[in-house]
Amino acid sequence: MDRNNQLNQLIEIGDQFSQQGQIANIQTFGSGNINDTFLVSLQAAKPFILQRLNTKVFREPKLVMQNMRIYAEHVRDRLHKNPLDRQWEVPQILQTSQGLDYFQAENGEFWRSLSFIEGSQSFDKMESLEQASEVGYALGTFHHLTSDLAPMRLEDTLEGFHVTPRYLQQYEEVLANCSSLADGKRSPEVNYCLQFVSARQGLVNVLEDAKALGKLSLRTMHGDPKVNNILFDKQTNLAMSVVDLDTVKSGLVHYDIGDCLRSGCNPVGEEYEDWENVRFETELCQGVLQGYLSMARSFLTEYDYVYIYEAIRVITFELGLRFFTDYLAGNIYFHVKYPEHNLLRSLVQFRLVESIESQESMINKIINPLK
Ligand code: ADP
Ligand code: GN1
Ligand code: MG
Repeated sequence: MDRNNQLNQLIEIGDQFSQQGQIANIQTFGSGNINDTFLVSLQAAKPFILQRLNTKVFREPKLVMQNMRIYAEHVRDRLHKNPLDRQWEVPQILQTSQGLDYFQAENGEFWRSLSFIEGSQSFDKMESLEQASEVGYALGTFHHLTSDLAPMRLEDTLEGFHVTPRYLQQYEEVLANCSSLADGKRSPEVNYCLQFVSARQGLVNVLEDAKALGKLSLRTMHGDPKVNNILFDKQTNLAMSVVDLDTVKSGLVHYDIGDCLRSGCNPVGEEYEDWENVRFETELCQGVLQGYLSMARSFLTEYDYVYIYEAIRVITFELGLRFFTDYLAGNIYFHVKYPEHNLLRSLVQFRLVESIESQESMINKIINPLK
């Protein structure tokens, strides 16, 4: 399909949500790995976000929208009763002219629109120490605002998401059916990944075991609080919103804490080609945790602190495993730009795990005084 045709189709879809005026332009936006995101500019009104939900990942997209509405209304009410001492924005779901939270095209595509958080920007990797505590503050604010949103009110929109042993199981299934792994054909990078996973299999149960023993309990989690899902005020550089709400559901806050730290403490980012030089920066870790605890201290238990180190390590391992599995499976889950893209991403995460492990005592020295 040529560009003009594509644009016309996008305009037709955007028109379903653009009750405020004529569309002036639509362009791709952000660098998410799952959905397709566009920024729609209008002739005489504010722009908005248009997204094609990835229905291979989210098989019940209406439930995703149901969760998003419950979340947005809960946080709106909470902020109304107890405002924060800074500007905090929640993306609003825009409705179609039929009054629906989504538009289903004839070809089955599932589309939704959100208000664009004006004056904001996002970053693919952590840029500074000041930003680190803002990233932590953003996750702490998310947990603070949802600490009284009963997780059972939310549907499970992505079964097994962050249940690490299940990713290991999937990996083993993919490996068993992967014909391209015949000995002679394996690259050194693939061998490194295979050995890396095999040496760390015992690690995958740590959070799920703590949950089963009642040491950690289920709460409302974000599920995906990496750096580029946090929006910053362009003028003040303060965090002002957390987006990408598709995985807001019942889970362990440790998945969030671990994910935010694995993303926030790797200043070269997830797509770094010189993967052997990836490092987990403990200074950034201290910044993120300080910012997080400034909002989260009141609802964390003694055990919650005990599992922070393991959470960082296991979530980083889990993401490496997810990327590597997807590479072996033929790149069916994450968006890729070239066939080895997921392999490179897994190498970056595995190298980050090694860096985390080599600094365990330093990381615990940061966590312990913060209790
Ligand atoms: P994906 O699931 O593919 O990651 P996201 O929902 O995270 O999709 O959107 C992709 C990017 O678009 C985000 O990382 C963020 O930078 C930007 N974005 C998403 N929603 C908004 C919004 N409401 N306002 C401003 N920027 C947004
Ligand atoms: C995906 O959609 P995005 O790019 O914000 C993924 C996360 C991963 C992340 C790694 C629903 O997040 O779990 O940590 O890529 N989201 C989903 O970049 O799988
Ligand atoms: Mg995203």
